[in-house]
Amino acid sequence: MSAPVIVVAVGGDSPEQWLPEFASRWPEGRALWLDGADEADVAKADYAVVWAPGPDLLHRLKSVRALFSLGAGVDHMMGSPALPDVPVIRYVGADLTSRMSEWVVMNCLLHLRQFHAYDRAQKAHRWERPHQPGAEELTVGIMGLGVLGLDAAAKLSQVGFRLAGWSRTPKAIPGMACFDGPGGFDAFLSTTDILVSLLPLTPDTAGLVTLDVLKRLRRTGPLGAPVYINGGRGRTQRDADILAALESGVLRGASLDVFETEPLPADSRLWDAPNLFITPHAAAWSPRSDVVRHVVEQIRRHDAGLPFEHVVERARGY
Ligand code: NDP
Ligand code: OXD
Repeated sequence: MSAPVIVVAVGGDSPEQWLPEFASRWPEGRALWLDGADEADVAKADYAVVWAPGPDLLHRLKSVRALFSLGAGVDHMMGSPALPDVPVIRYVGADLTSRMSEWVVMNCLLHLRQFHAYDRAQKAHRWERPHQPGAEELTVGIMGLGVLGLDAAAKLSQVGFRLAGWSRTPKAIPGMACFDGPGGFDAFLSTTDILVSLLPLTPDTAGLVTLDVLKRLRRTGPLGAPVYINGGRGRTQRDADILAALESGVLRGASLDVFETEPLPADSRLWDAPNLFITPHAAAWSPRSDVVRHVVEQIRRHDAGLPFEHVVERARGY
C-alpha cells in the first residue's frame, strides 16, 4: 500500500513552515505543498490542511477522506457548495486556548481598571485617580461556552469576576448563571456588565450584536455603562453599531480583535473610537508545529479505528 498523502494549502504561509514538521512527525505519510504539486498527486491525496479554500481547490481534492481547518473557526469553508462530503476537523489546541483566555482576561482587566483613563491622564501629565471598582462587582457575560468560552470563564473566575454565559444548548456550569437560545438572550444581556463574544460565525450568529442588543446590557453596573469584547468573529457584529454605541455612551468601552472587514480599512472610524482597544485578529493563533501534531494525531486515531475528534457538525455550522 502506498503512503497516505496530505496536501497543505495555506495561502500566505511557506512550505518551510509545514513540510519539515510533517516529515519529522509523520514518517508513515507524505506531505505536499499545493503550489507546484503534481495534479495527479493532489487528485489522489487522502487529506488536506486548508484555510479559506476556493471551489477550484475543493474540486481538485477528488479523493480526500477528511479536511483539516488551519483554525478553530471553520466559517472560511463551511458555506462553500464545493465542500466534499467528508469530515471537516477544526483545530483545537491548548496553546491557542490559553492565548485566547489571556487576551480575554487582559481586556476585561483593561476596562475594569480603566486603563484608557490612565493612558489619557499620562499623556496629559495629569495625576488622576478614577474610582476603581472590584472585579467581584461586575458580571462578565460570555457568549459561546465552547472550548474557548469555558477556559476563559475559568480564568476570569480566578480573577474574581462574577460570570454569566449564553450558549445554543442548555448548560449547568458551577459558578455561572447559564442562559441559552434566543429565549434566554434578554435575561443574559440584562445581567451582563462586560459582554465577551467567543461565538463561531454561523447563519444564526451573523449580525447578532447590534446597537439594540448593546442597549439591553446592564446599565447600572459600577463602570456606569457596559463594555463589549469580541474575540470570536467580526461578522457576528455590526461594526457601525459598535462605533455608534461608543460615540453615544451606550458602551463605556470595547475591545475588538475581529471585524466585519479584515484587515480593518485604514480609513475606518473605529480606529479613533473612544475607549476602544483594537488588535488585528491576533487574540490567539495556532503555532504550525501544534497544528501538525494535532493533524497527525487525528489521522493516527482514525487509522487505529477511533473516530476523529473536533469534527464540525454540518447542520449547525460549527
Ligand atoms: P466551540 O465550537 O467549542 O464553541 C462554540 C460555542 O458557541 C458553543 O458553546 C455553542 O453553543 C455556542 N454557539 C454557537 N451558535 C450559537 C448560537 N446561535 N447561539 C448561542 N450560542 C451559540 O468553539 P471555540 O470555543 O473553540 O471557538 C469559538 C470561535 O472563536 C471559533 O469558531 C472562531 O471563530 C473564534 N476564534 C477566534 C480566534 C481569534 O484569534 N480571534 C482564534 C480562535 C477561534 P453549544 O455549546 O450549545 O453548542
Ligand atoms: C481561528 C482563528 O479560527 O485564528 O483559529 O481565527
